[in-house]
Amino acid sequence: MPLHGVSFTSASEGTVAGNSGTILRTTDGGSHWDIQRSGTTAHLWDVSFSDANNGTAVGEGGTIINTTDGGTHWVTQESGTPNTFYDVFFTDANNGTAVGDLGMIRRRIDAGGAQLTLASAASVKGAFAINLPLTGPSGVEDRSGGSNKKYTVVMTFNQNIVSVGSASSTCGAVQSIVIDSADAHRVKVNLVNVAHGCNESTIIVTADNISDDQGNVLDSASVGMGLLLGDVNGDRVVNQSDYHEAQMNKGQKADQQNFRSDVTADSHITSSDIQFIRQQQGTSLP
Ligand SMILES: [Ca+2]
Ligand SMILES: [Ca+2]
Repeated sequence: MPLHGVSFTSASEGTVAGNSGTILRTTDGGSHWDIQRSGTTAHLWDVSFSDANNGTAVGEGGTIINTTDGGTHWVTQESGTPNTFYDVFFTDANNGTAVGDLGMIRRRIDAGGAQLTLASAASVKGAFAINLPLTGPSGVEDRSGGSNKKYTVVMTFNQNIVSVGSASSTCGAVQSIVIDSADAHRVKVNLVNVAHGCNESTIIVTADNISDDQGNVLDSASVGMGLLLGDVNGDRVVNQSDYHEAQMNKGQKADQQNFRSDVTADSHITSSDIQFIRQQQGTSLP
């Protein structure tokens, strides 16, 4: 099996890469080599470790794979090019250069694909989710929390989550924080007792100590949920426009288009919703 690249970070620890996704690792200066699972069958032309744990291999068809645990796990990165890379050199865990086809393209590449970040968030009731942007003005939740004043904030991360710590909320109480059994990218923070006093304010929900399946830990992730009951059109004030929009949807079952009009969150848009909105007229979010 032809081998093309080699990288040693000490006299004993080294890695070689070669054809058909082959990666071999030694921890005794080359007396013994263990085959690692690269996750690719592409020919690998070079490998570079910046320390004993962090390494990147590159090769055929724009292949870039990296590891943060000495090669126990290799993860495929999106390079955005079909061109083959022939050389790679990393100066630290996150910064490196790969050189490849088409007149020696130089690319600064980031091995930090394994970095854990919050990608998006939403306030979810049943099948209906209101997006909660992570930057700029907060999203606006206009639906009632019902008798227990419950809300669920779903945080979606870029990687699969394996454990969560605790969660907190600036208004109301956190009942639980759980990984979504249907999709491990998602963490649900269940809130209760989000009382009337929380209305007309942006509630900050924070989850702590989130760990992914790559060994990364995120100390905390936060998102703001603007709570303005009855703000059907989400423009941060409850007025006639909200009332009229709900009036137009009256008699319908809640669906992806009209669900914000169902402010009582009972799946139907009725006179109760319209009455509810009228009672909230004049309220606003800062
Ligand atoms: Ca409005
Ligand atoms: Ca309703």
